[in-house]
Amino acid sequence: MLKQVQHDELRNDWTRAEIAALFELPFTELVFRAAEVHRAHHAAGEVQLCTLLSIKTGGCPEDCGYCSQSAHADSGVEATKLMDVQAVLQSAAQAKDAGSQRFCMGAAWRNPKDRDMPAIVEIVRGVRAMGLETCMTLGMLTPAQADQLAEAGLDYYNHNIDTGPEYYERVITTRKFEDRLETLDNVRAAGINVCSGGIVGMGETREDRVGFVHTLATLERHPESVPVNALVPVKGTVLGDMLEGTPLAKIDDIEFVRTVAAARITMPLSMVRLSAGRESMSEATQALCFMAGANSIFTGDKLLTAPNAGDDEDAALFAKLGLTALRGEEPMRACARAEAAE
Ligand code: SAM
Ligand code: DTB
Ligand code: SF4
Repeated sequence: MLKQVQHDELRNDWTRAEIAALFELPFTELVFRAAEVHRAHHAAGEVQLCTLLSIKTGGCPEDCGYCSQSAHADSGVEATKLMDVQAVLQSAAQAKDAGSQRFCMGAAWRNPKDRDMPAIVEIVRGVRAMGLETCMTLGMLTPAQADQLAEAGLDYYNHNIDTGPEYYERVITTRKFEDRLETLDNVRAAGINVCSGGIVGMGETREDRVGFVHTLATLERHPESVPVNALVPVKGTVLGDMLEGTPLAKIDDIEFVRTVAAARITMPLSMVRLSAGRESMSEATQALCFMAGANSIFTGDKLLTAPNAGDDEDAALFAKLGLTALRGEEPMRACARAEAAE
């Protein structure tokens, strides 16, 4: 029997010391505790399937050091215009046929221009009408743009804080950590569900990872979805080139699982997504992530520009681990709905 929780029972007063202490637990103890929290609030054998589509690729003015789509990078990714609405709907139909629950659409923008909004609104309406959950990640939003997206029926907005506040300016200089938090506030205020997480393995310290989890776990409301990405190192990006050939080139698997476990324990009702980087992760590491409370993945053979594990590989992994696709409602949303009805 899954435990019913009220929003006010969820803690958002986590201290950094408490989260650091979680990271420091003996590994099996940490994973055990995370698995306990997971089982109390979620069906532990069910994993949510989400599909990604880049609806506007490359040429982005931001200088995010990890990103192949930044105009500052020399990654060979070609810049495109915003995709045609019908072409997006066609991709969404394929994702639905492949069993995906959520369709996530990303644009390589610093922020959407107001002239882009009518097409974006049409896309949201169209994808929703197909019975898929919609998620968009378009960069920074004004309150008015967030309201427009809410009005169109957008279910989720993804906007990652990416790392801890101290390491942020080492990765991105064209905007501030606070700018990210401001957009998250605008999304929340508009009544759209929040998807926010970050990247592990960018050369940050454990203290930075503690700060990353701490920032999310102390938001007034935890994000409904928390994507934890492992850096996909891309040649021609600042981080891809900086880390190449160094011991930091790949995050230690155990440290990655620790980060997933800390997210699960501190944000019990959120969907924790094992996001980018699965393609180069062993089945055993992915299994440990599911054990430590990850319960969502991106399916399909492509993320935005980088390769993903692919449907056949995932079907084989799910069969091997006895996992099934989540079909029901997520606890965090059910909880918010129950409260709104009171
Ligand atoms: N432009 C929008 C923005 O930055 O908010 C949306 C698209 S952006 C590509 C979405 C997220 O993908 C980033 O915030 C980052 O966390 C993740 N990401 C991008 N490149 C990545 C990489 N090479 N490895 C892992 N995650 C990555
Ligand atoms: C998120 O946290 N990860 C996704 C999604 N949100 C938009 C993006 C991963 C991108 C990986 C690198 C690429 O495909 O270029
Ligand atoms: Fe642009 Fe987003 Fe890539 Fe940063 S992460 S360069 S904002 S597309």
